[in-house]
Amino acid sequence: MANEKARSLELFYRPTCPFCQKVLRWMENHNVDNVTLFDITSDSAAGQRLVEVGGKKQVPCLFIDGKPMYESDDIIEYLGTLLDHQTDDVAK
Ligand SMILES: N[C@@H](CCC(=O)N[C@@H](CS)C(=O)NCC(=O)O)C(=O)O
Repeated sequence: MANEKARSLELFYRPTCPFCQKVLRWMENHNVDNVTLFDITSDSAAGQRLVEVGGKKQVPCLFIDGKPMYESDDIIEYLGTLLDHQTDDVAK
């Protein structure tokens, strides 16, 4: 919805992680371009933030307004609901 508040979406990933690749491929296929990406293999501060906030270094992890969501399937399902609602957050 146009009046829905924009969310902060941040994805923590490792390039070699197959679960991360699945999420990134899904995002690419659905033209999702409003998620800020953090490669924790090259960004140690991001890796530290992931552990501090999420409690573990597992990837992929999506921070939704700073709240961690683990599990690739849950992340894809969540991003899909944003597309379904055609919010301003996610590109069509
Ligand atoms: N069921 C999880 C599996 C995620 C997973 O196993 N990620 C691995 C990398 S491929 C990981 O981060 N393991 C913990 C670690 O490396 O510290 C999902 O689908 O997201």
